[in-house]
Amino acid sequence: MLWILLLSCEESALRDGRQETTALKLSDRETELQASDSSIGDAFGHSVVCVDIDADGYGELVVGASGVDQLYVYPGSASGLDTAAEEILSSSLGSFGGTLASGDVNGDGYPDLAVQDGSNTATVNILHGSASGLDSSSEYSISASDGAALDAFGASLSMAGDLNGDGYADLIVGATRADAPLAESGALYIYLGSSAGLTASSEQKLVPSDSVGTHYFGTDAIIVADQDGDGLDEVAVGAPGDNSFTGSVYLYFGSSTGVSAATESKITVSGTSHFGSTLSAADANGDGYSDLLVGSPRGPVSSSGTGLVYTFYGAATGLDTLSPDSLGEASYRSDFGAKVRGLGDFDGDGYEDAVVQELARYGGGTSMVF
Ligand SMILES: [Ca+2]
Ligand SMILES: [Ca+2]
Ligand SMILES: [Ca+2]
Ligand SMILES: [Ca+2]
Repeated sequence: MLWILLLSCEESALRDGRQETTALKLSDRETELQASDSSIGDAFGHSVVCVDIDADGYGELVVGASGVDQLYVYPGSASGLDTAAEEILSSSLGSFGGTLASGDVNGDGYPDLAVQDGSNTATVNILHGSASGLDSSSEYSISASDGAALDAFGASLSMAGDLNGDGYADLIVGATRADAPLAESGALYIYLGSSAGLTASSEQKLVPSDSVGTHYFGTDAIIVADQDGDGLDEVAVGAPGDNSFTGSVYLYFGSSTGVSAATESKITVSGTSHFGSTLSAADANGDGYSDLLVGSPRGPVSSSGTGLVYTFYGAATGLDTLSPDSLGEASYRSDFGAKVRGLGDFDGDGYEDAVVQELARYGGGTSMVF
């Protein structure tokens, strides 16, 4: 069971019920949020996004509980989150709400929501935002045109950017276990926004150019703010299975047609393990350029997998892929970096802070704020 500490929606962090969150300075505004009908096994809090769905200036907290196929929405207000106005959406396909993403795909000024749905042949459900919150009548599904059962379509979702520069947010979907060109090589699907929302006909499929085996390409994938100054956002895709689970991250630049496969570049770090399991973008050093955070929850190999998170810094010349900073955790097999999310500036020092979550292979997980 996961609990959520709430300062405001923007300052939320995860922890489970058994371990303390460290380093996060809690104020008297702290509350613990639990679903009104929650029980163990719900996976409440497995996915969380903060998004101002009704564009009133206060962020809503959307919490997935994929163990029971439910999604909870808590509206923001001047006095904080309104936990009494909890809205529950549900599905019967399995793993509903396992992953979430937000972005304005129809350009009407209200952020829209993408929700993974289905545990076997998965789809991604889209709900458009409106002045009265999520518009359930707008719901539609996106699925891979060549998808197969157990592709894990929707294992990662990102909608926080515009890849082709038309003003509409676009969606990228990881299908970690897609088998083309090779078994478990993984794939990334791209769908472009429009005035009518995401269009299935705009589907683009991306696979790693050097796919020679199990890559799990798309385990995590994010849209990253423009790096090369052409105004089009970029894509980073984790492939933790690459090179016998050393792992790698692939970068692609946005283009007028979506994502340019020809611009592929690859980040690797020697001596690591499962590098690219999780990704996040944040301006960690406050220089105005978006930086890339990459989790390597079982690296470095030399320390029996205590876990590391690498920060690659953006610059006027693009992302510096050669000299990252790294952040580690000492305990044996703690899987530090199993989840990484840049969440905003908690302590007001002008630098964005990140929440790093350990998902312990033994016992409960915990989260830390940096
Ligand atoms: Ca709002
Ligand atoms: Ca919208
Ligand atoms: Ca677009
Ligand atoms: Ca660009």
